[in-house]
Amino acid sequence: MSKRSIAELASMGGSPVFSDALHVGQLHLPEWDDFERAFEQIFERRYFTNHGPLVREFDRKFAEHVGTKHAISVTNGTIALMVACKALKLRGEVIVPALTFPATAQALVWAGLVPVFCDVDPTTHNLTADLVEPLITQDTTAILGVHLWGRACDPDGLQELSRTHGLKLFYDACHGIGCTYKGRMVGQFGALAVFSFHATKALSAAEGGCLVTDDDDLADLIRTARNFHVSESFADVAVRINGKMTECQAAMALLSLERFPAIAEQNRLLYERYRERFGSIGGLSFVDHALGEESNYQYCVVEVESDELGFSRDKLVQVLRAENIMARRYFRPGLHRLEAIRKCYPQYVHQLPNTDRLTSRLVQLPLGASVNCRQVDQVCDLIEFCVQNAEAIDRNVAVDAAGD
Ligand code: T4K
Repeated sequence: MSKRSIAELASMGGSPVFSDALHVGQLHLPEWDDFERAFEQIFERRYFTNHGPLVREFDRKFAEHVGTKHAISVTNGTIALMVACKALKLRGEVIVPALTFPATAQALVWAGLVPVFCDVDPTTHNLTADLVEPLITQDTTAILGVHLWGRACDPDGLQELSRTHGLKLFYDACHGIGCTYKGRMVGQFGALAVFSFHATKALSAAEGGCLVTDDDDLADLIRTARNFHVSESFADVAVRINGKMTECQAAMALLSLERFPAIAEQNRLLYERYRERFGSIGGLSFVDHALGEESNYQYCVVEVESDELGFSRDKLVQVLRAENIMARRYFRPGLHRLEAIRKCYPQYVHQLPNTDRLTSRLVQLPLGASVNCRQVDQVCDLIEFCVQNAEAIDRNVAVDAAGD
């Protein structure tokens, strides 16, 4: 139902445009019959975890998909990052962007490392070699790049920089399934890359993660670190953890991998529709993170220019959520401003202007299994209505949207 007056907005007491919530997360599920068959087989085999046949099959197929020699599955993306730090034998400082999901830096802290927060490029939202270089000290041992929204994080520049300074380079590719840089899968860059198969991702095991690498020795270190079991030791690692993927997760991951081309295509249609519509809405610019490369198109990211729009990003989010459009403000605040981080590392608070600017301007709109093109049009119609009634929105909408 389209709105004819501002009084009809759900935030003003009207009925919401959608009766069910539209989510930002992907939430693509396998067909029920396929799911049932896969789980029946697990029960028949009575083998549930500890490197079972489905995990081994998934590792083989995922390595093929990314184009690396090894893929080693784990419980989730956060554990994958923690295992990466131990397998790479890092110590001291690791340079990391502040514009990312908190898990990226939390994993470093869990591994006993010192995160050094770096600003990001205002256009790509990623680290660049130029931004990283001034932060390198004699305590730096690695750079952890994030392929935010699936867009490659300066692989050429960071590779050269890490080589020059003798640093390890590894990547958080949790957004990067199926994404390429100059035609190569993003998982192929750095010493290793880490993926997430959370339910909100384009490839879902409900929870899940994976490390990929071409380095045989590093693969042995990863396999050792992700398993507490002493009898399965391939290499010398100081600390180990139970990070194994279960057969149930692997069954979901395999079904999702099979459907991945269809999932990416479904996402692409929604992404293109948003892109088309935002071409003509003043005050909002569509962030085309897929430009010229393969992508999973899992995020619709929009940058809000409040002065031009006539009301704030947070008021827009408030209006959308009341209509059951569960827009998000990833990744707000920047990690350097999170309470727990700020207490330990207060020096970054005024040092990351691009991150601060982006965290006050970005919005993610619903995209994934729960959304169709007609609903994208309804979301965009509503935003257009808000733009046409900007002054009234600014005057009447109070912001109380908590979280991100
Ligand atoms: N590095 C990066 C760059 C990451 O983005 C992430 C995770 C990681 C590392 C760590 O990977 P994991 O350890 O998670 O594998 C969500 C996801 O939980 C998280 O995996 C993801 N990034 C992040 C970007 O998004 P939240 O806290 O925003 O999730 P939540 O629960 O608010 O869900 C998002 C929306 O989806 C909500 O509108 C609710 C809806 N939803 C969610 C789930 C789980 C459903 O409708 N059904 C569901 O089952 O973090």
